[in-house]
Amino acid sequence: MAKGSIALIGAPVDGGAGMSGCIMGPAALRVANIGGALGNLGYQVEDWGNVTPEKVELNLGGATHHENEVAGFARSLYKTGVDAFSKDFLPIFLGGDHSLSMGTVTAAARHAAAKGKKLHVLWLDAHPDFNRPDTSHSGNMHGMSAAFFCGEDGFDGVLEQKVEPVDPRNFHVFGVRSIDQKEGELLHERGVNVMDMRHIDEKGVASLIRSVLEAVQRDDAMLHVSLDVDFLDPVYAPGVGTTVPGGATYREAHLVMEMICDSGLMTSLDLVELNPYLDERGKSTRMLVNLTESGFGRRVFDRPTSEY
Ligand code: NNH
Ligand code: MN
Ligand code: MN
Ligand code: MN
Repeated sequence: MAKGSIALIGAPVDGGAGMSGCIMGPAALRVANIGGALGNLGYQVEDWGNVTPEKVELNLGGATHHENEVAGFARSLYKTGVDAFSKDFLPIFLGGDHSLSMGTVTAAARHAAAKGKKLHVLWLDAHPDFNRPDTSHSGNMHGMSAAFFCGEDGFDGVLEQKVEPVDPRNFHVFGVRSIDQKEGELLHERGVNVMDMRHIDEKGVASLIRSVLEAVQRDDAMLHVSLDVDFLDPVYAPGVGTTVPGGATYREAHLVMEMICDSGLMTSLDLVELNPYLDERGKSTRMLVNLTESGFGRRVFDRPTSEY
């Protein structure tokens, strides 16, 4: 089977996180040869380089900070993302902090709408990132990206275009173990599919991920996957500013990516929050590259999925 084309799109946005260092994420992923790894799996890989942020003047108020940098990246990622989809590439966005999803998910949603399709988003993260500027304590915009693309208020002027909102019921948050008070209330009100760590412990990765993939399949929808390094337990991935204990294990995370790959449903991917300054001898960078390989077909043993 001929495999498709992948565009690597770097987004060294840094100001959405509370701590600096994600600016080095795209470079680290390239040093770890993410492109070569995908090429070895049979894909045509084009590296589109890093996007250049647009100049923006914006004040979202409250504690929110670095909105110009975040919005500047979001705008250029939106345009580059729409371009990649229209040329039939599967874009992999190399972050950069998680605020970059304000541009990448809205691009995917725009493309889905143009094709008359829905978009589902699978958020692999210790956090749901569902704060609005008025609910965020930190003011860090990496904690707001999902609220933005689900159409919450308070983000006027981030993008020039009107956002095609993701239906919050098609927003699937997996692996969470840190939710702010008001953020949690909002998740309930909007009907977001929150799969917290207890859920995963009780039901297991496979049955929960299967139900997400079945929902995407039923809707004949596009699927954007957003992988935050802090989804993983800090033992496996210390290279992130916001480690939270009790995260996904090496095996759980690989199973998620293998199941996503087998479904054939993923149409775009973010790799975010990698902070090489905090990493230990490239451990977290390699982990992200290995997980990406699992998401695109690397297997321990070649066996039909039905045999598992
Ligand atoms: N919820 C917190 C905030 O809004 C933490 C968000 N931090 C993240 N998200 N790393 O993935 O600041
Ligand atoms: Mn401000
Ligand atoms: Mn995040
Ligand atoms: Mn997180």
